Amino acid sequence: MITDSVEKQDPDLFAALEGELDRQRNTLELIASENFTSRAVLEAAGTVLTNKYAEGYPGRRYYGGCDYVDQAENLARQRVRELFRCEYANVQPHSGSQANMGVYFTVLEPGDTMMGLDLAHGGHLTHGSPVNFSGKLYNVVSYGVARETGRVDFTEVRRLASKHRPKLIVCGGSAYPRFIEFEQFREVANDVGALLMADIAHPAGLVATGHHPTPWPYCDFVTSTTHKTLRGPRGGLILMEKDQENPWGVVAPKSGRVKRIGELLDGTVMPGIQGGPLMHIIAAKAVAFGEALKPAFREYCGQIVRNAAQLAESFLELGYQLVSGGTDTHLILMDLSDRDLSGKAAENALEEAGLTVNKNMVPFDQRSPLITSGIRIGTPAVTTRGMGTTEMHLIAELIHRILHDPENEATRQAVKGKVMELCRQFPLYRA
Ligand code: DSN
Repeated sequence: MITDSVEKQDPDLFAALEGELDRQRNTLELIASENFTSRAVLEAAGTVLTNKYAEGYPGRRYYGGCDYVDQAENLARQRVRELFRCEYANVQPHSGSQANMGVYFTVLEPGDTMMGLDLAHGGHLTHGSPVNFSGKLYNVVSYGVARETGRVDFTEVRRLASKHRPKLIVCGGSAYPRFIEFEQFREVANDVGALLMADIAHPAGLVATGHHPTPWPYCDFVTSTTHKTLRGPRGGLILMEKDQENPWGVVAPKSGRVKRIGELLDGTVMPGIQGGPLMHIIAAKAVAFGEALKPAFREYCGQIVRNAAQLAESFLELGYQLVSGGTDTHLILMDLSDRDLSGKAAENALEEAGLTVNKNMVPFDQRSPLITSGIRIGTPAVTTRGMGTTEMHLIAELIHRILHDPENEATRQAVKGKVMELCRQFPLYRA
């Protein structure tokens, strides 16, 4: 058996790992969907639990030797249920996409109609994009935001829902800077007899700590990732406030008992779409959920929101257009369509100066998804480093200096120097 460290055994790969650590330490991470986990989460993710096959669920696995992984999964489930104050949790989805697939495969048949927020208006690939399984399998009716407000256009949502009678409505998205309007979506869903699923992957940490409205009792299903504002390992989960007998008459084959919806979801995730769960990641989820239950995490999430509000205010003062005019959450969508600068060019210029953001479509974008007219900026990762509103004001100015003159080498070097100063002042993963 090879017992050497990665460093000794595999210098080529080690160089990539060291390079990435160095990049994370010495740049400002402003991608809204990224964060830095604690050392404890990293440690759990790098444990021997990666060796274990555990198809099934705690207490009913298809493999022997599952006592300890059962402990880990039970801890993850108990903690996430406490965190989100709900009755049902499945922590096995490998990603947010698979969590969404888990719900869709449980409640929809191929060809059924579903509604979701258009990707170009802030939705997610899995909310019905034609290039994604969701868009290929289902009859997708996309809704958007209103041009004047940048917020979900509920007149349009209502009109589309009553015309197309979707079986499922999905709310939430990847680049929607405002609170998800759970209650308004519920009203529409009730009017047309649809189920309602919220994808809270982005604001999950804010939801858990009361910095974003709760999806309960409005949503039938909630899905999330665990690695954004929730600051856990990369992964997904599915929640329901209450579990109950399924209304579709699905019965257990032997007993004839009507199955609970949670049993159906569990069966969809495994064996429906996944095999062996990633037990090391489930253990790391348990650690992250434990951290999120502590008062310090509530304070952290409050600071994420204050930081995003400050960034938005500074950008507005500097004359930038923000989709919806600001933010309620951890993310800002800057609209550059009034400038001679694409999202792609902005992303590249900022990266050269040590500021990492991602190009993003803005609603009614005239440019292609690979070029775009916007950039998405988020505060979870810089807030994890300990930065506050003073630093956000400075970061807005640094971004402005680059966007104002993206080709200027002297400006780029000057900004890079300031970025390095900030990184030194707020160190990450200290040796
Ligand atoms: N959820 C996307 C993001 O927000 O970056 C990735 O799928």
